[in-house]
Amino acid sequence: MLIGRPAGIRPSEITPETVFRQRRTLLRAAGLAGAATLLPRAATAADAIPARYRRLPGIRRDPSTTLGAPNTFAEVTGYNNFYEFGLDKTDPAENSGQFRPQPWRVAIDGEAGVTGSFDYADLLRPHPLEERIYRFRCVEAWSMVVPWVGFPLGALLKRFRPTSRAKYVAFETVYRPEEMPGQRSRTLDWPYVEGLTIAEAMHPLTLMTVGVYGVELPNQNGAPLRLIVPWKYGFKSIKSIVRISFTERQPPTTWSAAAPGEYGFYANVNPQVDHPRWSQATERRIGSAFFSPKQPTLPFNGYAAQVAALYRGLDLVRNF
Ligand SMILES: Nc1nc2c(c(=O)[nH]1)N[C@H]1C(S)=C(S)[C@@H](COP(=O)(O)O)O[C@H]1N2
Ligand SMILES: [Mo]
Repeated sequence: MLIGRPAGIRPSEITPETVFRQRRTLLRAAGLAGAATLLPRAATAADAIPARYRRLPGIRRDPSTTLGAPNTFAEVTGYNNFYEFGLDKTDPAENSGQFRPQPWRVAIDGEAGVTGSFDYADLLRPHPLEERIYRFRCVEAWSMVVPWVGFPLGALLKRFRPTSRAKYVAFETVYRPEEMPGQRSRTLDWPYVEGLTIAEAMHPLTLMTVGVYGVELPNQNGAPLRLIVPWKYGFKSIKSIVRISFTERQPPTTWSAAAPGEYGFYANVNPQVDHPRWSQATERRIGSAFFSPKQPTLPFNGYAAQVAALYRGLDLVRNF
């Protein structure tokens, strides 16, 4: 849908965000600006979701996490990082067709009272699904706004009764070179691993994610189970998780092992700490015209009010 361009605005300034704001103003003028009408792009994009993606039942929307108009389903599923399926942003959508996310089991081990191997359905069953619209920030200076579906990771972790020695939580991606062509080359040290402090893992913003746009996760987005840690760079949000371990020591993480000078364990979004090869001070919204102005990057990706307290007393320049 196209909205008429008001006089005085150059075409280069028309981004999806300004279109969204104009429409919201029009709706408000018409007395229609209820919660359901605040997402015109989501509604149109959702109509275009291919029928092969199963709808997830009983999702309730968490309005407190809404941050602007979401990117389209096509953008969220067509521009990805998932090196198990290749290095280019279009590779995951093109090369993940052979991947089988069901059946799926997750191993729970380490410093916890309850450990073992659990079926995906049993991990999900007691947790009501929430839709949360989060800004998702990649390290290469681009961002998206995505309606993820999941539940708080902390609610799941508590079921395994972590001991007082559990200071960190480690995550591991599945290793299936027969289904993941990228794993047949040693581009990274497979399997992909990630980690959080226990406080980060228990933070209510950290989402155990099972869907997007009301449907189960497409393979390229990390089916059937991935993390979303919205105040961190995208590489922390590990996909297709098969193991969760409670550990006493900081666990190794794939990108900081591959390039320790470039990627740290914390990876909190921070406009003041540049990546050695590019600035992190601004970012481009995927889907906005490449010539439209970049936006300033926000500390903690816009979630500072909720998460800055986790890092009180920590030097965030040294601990990048
Ligand atoms: N297992 C695994 N998880 C991963 C990655 C990966 O290559 N392998 N890429 C990360 C990076 S760098 C980003 S930006 C996000 C991208 O998530 P999206 O494709 O759903 O947007 O996934 C993260 N999780
Ligand atoms: Mo990324």
